[in-house]
Amino acid sequence: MKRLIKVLAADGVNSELELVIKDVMVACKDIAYKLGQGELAGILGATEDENVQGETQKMLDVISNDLLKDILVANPYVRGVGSEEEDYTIAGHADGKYLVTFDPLDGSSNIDVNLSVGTIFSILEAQDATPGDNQEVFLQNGRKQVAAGYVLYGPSTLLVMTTGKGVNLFTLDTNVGEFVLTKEGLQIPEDTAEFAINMSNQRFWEPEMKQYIDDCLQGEEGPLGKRYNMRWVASMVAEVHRILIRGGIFMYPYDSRDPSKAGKLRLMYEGNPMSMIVEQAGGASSTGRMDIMDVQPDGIHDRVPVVLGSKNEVAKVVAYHK
Ligand code: P6P
Repeated sequence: MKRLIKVLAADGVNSELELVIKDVMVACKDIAYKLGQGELAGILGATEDENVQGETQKMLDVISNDLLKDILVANPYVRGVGSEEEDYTIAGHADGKYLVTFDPLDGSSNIDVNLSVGTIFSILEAQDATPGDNQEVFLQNGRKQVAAGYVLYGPSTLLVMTTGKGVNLFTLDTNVGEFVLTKEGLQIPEDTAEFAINMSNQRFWEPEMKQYIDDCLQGEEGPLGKRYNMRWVASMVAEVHRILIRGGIFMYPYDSRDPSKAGKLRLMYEGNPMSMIVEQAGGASSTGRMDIMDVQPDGIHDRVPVVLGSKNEVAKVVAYHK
């Protein structure tokens, strides 16, 4: 079986970017180990602190963030990093070319109940000499990403990533500590009858989203003419992985709980990387009104409404928003 480094080389990834990706993997392998230890290492549970998002930080949020931050800011090819868990972007090397944004442990509310969580990462190229502790250098739309991926810490530890030439799936072989290629060229089925959304927010959605979900729930007799199933794991990485494997549509739409926020999910380290992966696998990813990867960010923690997955189903949701 092909190891990750061989696949990256075959895809024409240059040695500098390869080393940046390799460092992300070193950190993720350590995160996987620590997650596996859980209570044995006494690292479950929450800290006393809140992150910039206003969310209480789990111990493993902080541990995962520090593992990724420390190894990447020391990488000579990294200009800077941006993290869900860091208020500001952090400088790496002034002459580094790459910018890495990440959600170090997405879905961390699932940790204490032993459900799947993941690391999401996105890699951009600095377009000028701006230092990495100035967020301006990160504020590029999702189409500028040179690589994107996630590591899903589940029954097995999986890496799904793209460098713009399709989406590959790797499985961590714990005997040798390497990610090995286990599925090449993932393709999302164009149609689906399975939606993922947090239904408890229904009264806060815009009318268009309410109408779409109402129509789904009417099943065969409704305007969409088919019976839908529903899933909600409360871990975006797990939802996206399910969609990559068997199709589906995942939505975290705008809701009026906090009208000042465009949505719950963050553009730079959730929306954009997942959108690159989904589009590279033949799916679609929209705010409901425009492609997520066309959104111009104003800040490293910008939020965005998310509708992604099987392209024909995403097209339906976009049509409801016309
Ligand atoms: P809710 C996890 O906190 C996350 O950012 C995504 O991984 C997940 O899809 C969503 O939030 C879950 O949100 O409102 O269901 O807890």
